[in-house]
Amino acid sequence: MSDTNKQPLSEELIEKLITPESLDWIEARTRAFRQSMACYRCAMMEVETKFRVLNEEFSLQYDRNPIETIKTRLKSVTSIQEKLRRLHLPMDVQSMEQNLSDIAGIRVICSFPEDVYLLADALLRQDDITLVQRKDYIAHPKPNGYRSLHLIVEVPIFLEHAKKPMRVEIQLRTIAMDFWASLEHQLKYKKGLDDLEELTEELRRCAEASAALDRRMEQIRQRLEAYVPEEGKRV
Ligand code: 0O2
Repeated sequence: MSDTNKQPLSEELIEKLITPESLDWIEARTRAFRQSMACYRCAMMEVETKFRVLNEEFSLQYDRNPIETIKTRLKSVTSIQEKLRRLHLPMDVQSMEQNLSDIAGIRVICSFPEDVYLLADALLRQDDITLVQRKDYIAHPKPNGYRSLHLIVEVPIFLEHAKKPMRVEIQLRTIAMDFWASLEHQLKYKKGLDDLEELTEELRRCAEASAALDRRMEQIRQRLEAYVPEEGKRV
């Protein structure tokens, strides 16, 4: 669309354009998209529930909750359009479902790195979950220091007359990794900073320090868990 078309429409023109027929047309054109987004929302809820169930089970088994927080998000229409445009892909629902894997996103935040893998493995063992892609940025951090375990999974959702496999992007990370990623995310919007290079390097060093802290805290937890008090010392 050219810039000249971006001028605001007059009240008079809007009244002429908004007719029952035009509203029906818009409704019909956007129905497939809204249906697809509803499916993504259901798939996201299903995966979120699976993690909540695992959290409950682990809390009974190990007497602690591996999950600190779960955050979910559906990609906005604008972000979907931007991504399809950036990738030179057709701007329709079929193209969106075939080519984008991060429309439904779940972030699972754990206290310890061990829990990240414990939860990921437990989820992937479930027989209705299909692994599409796994990227381990904890074992292989990005050059900037970013750490997380990324999974793209397919989960079926059951509709009235059909079963539809939907893709969900899962990011599993520790509290420290999440704290770091939130701060680093802010850098994306500060491209004009004079000391950008220095800050980037400082962030990379922080990522190393925080990964080392994660490991030390995990070792302390393992030692605490391994400790069995002698008979007389039990409280
Ligand atoms: P949002 O708003 O969080 O969704 P993709 O562009 O996703 O198709 P890519 O780069 O191969 O392809 O995906 P990858 O590496 O799995 O990373 C996707 C998401 O991980 C990002 O989504 C971020 O959420 C997060 N992420 C990856 N790298 C970094 C990083 O260096 N810093 C931070 N803070 N987050 C990162 P989006 O789409 O960027 O945004």
